[in-house]
Amino acid sequence: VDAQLLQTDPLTLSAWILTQQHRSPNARGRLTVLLNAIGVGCKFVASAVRRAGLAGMMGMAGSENVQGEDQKKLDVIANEVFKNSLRRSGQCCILITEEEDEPIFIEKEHRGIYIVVFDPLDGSSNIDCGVSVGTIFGIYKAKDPQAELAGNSTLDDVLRPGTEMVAAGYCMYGSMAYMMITTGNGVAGFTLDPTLGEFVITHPKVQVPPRGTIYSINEGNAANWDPATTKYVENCKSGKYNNGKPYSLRYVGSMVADVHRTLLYGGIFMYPADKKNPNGKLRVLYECFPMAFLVEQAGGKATTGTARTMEMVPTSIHGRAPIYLGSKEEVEEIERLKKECG
Ligand code: AHM
Ligand code: MG
Repeated sequence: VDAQLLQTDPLTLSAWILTQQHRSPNARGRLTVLLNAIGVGCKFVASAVRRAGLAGMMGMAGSENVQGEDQKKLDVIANEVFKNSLRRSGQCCILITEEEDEPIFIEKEHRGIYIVVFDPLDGSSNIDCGVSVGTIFGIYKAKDPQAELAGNSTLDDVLRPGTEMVAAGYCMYGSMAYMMITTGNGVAGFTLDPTLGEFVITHPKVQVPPRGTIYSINEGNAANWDPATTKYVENCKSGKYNNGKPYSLRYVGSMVADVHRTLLYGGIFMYPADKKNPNGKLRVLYECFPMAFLVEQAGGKATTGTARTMEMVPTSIHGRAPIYLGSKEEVEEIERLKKECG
C-alpha cells in the first residue's frame, strides 16, 4: 500500500509558509500571501508545461527577449502568469523578470513592499523536447517600505547583494513538479500532488552532501575555460578526487534541473566565465542569487570563483556572473585552484 496515498495530514506549501511566518513575531502575513501567489503561478505553469505539446504552445512566439533570444510560447505564457499573480497578490512594488528589459513598477492599487526577481521559465531550449525546465525566484523587502508604498520606487531597492534576500526558491517542472524554497531558515522541498493540486512537503530539511561525485558543466566550451576550471574537470576525470575512480558528468542544460540534482545528490554545478563570455552566462539577480541562497541554506557553497556569490553587488538588473555551486568541499577545491592557477 502506498503510504503517501494514506497520508491524512499532508503538510502543504501554504501551511508550511504559515509556520515559517509564525516564527517571526512581527510577521503580518504579507510574505505568506506573496509566496502563495508564487505557488499558484508554479501550479499554472506546471499544468501548461504538461499540455504544451497538445495545446500548440511549443515553438517560437515570434518575439525576442532582452538578450535577443527567440521567446518560446511557454516563456511568454509563464511570464504573464507570474506577473499577473504577483501583481494581484498586492504585495509587490517592483518586479524584475528575465523576459523584460525594464523593471516593472506596480501601480498604486496593487502596490506592496516586496521586490520579486524571477526567471519565469528557465532552460527554454529544453521545452520542445520535453526535458525539465523551471521557474526561479528571489524576494527582497523594500529598504524603505513607506517610500515604496508612496510610489517612490528606485532601482536602489533592486541592486542589492543576495545576502539581503528574504526568500528564494525554484520550481522544477520535471517528472513531477518540485518546489524548493528558503526563507533563510534551511531549505524545504515540496512535490506537487496532481490529485490534490497542492505542493506537499517531501524534503523537510534539504542538506547537500559535503562531497559529491558528479560534475555538471557545458563541456562544449572547454577550449575557452579558465585554467582553474580546466584543472578541476581534468582532476574529476582522472580519479584524483575519488580514489582513482572518475566522477560522473551530468548536464541537463536547465539550471533548475542541474541545481536540483546537485542539492539532492551533491557534486558541483559550474557555469564559468570563458574567453567568449567574460561574465559567464547566468544572471546574477534571478539565477545566481536564488540558487546560491538555497545551496548555502542547504549547507553547500556558491562562488564566482573569487568571491562569495551572495555578496556580489549587482550593477544592472540583467547582469551576469560566473558561478560554481554545490557540495562545500567541491566548491572549496575550485576556490583553491582559482588562487593557484587563475
Ligand atoms: P535561458 O534563461 O535562456 O533558458 O538560459 C539559461 C540556461 C540555464 O538554465 C542553463 O544552466 C544554461 O542556460 C545552459 O546554457 P548552455 O546551453 O550554454 O550550456
Ligand atoms: Mg534563464
